[in-house]
Amino acid sequence: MRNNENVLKDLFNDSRSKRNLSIFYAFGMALLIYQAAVFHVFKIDEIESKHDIDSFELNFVESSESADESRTVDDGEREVVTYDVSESMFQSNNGMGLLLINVAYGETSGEIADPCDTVTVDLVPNQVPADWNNAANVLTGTSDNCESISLQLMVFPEYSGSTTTVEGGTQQQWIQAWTNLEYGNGEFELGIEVNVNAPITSGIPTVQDSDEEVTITWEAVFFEVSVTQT
Ligand SMILES: [Ca+2]
Ligand SMILES: [Ca+2]
Repeated sequence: MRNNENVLKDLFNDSRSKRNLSIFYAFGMALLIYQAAVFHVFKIDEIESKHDIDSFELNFVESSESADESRTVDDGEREVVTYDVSESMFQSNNGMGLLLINVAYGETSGEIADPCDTVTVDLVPNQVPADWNNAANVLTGTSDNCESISLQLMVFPEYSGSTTTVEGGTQQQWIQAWTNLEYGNGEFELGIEVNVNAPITSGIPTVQDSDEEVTITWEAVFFEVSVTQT
């Protein structure tokens, strides 16, 4: 017991031991303060950065340009019709969202009981900038019952026309991201093939079905984007 007391006494009395203990405490305190400070700073940073991210609502207002063209295609032939969207549409919108094509036909031979011909159409992937590989594209179609054929090409990547909320960036950056006058700007090419289905009376020399007239309607859907901070 006496020995232990002496040891403690010596420890506190000895000036070198006192100094070592002081250094130890000072170091310990400094470490605690440092950790508290680091935690505080990072926490505040995190809270502040969450407030720094703005969110925006993107709204799209659509308008369209349409064009019609009729073409008579001979039996067994394939013809290509083309379409250029007016430059003014690109100038007055932020971009072209999609292209819709409708191909309609009937039986125009005038023969009694002449069945509908087979019409096959294909939008040719070419150099016009568009989202040619989009899964929602319908680039080919066929009909043999006089029902019209509908095709569609997604032009502006990611475009759906729906209102969306986005985070980060600035209003100007989002307008820029949704402004492009190249997508859809060029000459689209639609291939049309006709294979006639002749009336059963076609053995008679005066009865003929050798072609079909198809009417193509192109509709270029454009959008104007508005970006509002939410
Ligand atoms: Ca026919
Ligand atoms: Ca025909």
